Amino acid sequence: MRIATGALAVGASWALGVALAAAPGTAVAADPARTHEVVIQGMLYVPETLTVRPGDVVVWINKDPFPHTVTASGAFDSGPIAAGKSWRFTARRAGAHPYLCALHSTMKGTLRVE
Ligand SMILES: [Cu+2]
Repeated sequence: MRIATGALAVGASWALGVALAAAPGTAVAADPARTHEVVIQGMLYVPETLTVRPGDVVVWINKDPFPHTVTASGAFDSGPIAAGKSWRFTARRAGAHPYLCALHSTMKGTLRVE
């Protein structure tokens, strides 16, 4: 029984080692920069919280019939996005960036870069 358990442990750590060694190459191949969409509709950002990787592009699309902004103090600011227009931003700085609409203070969202 001890021998079997020991063999299992060796097998498990070997598998873990293989998985860790393979991870960096796999991440590069399977994870190129992506483009994400946040729809602004009905005075809401959908999704409200979005998680992306550094280098990813986020596009906010305003589907309301009036302007909104995407404003994260010190991090990014779209300025007014007219009805039917969009604004794109390439995420660079890691962290959680809460943002709001400078025109409608009830509208809040968070962009997480990690
Ligand atoms: Cu707004």
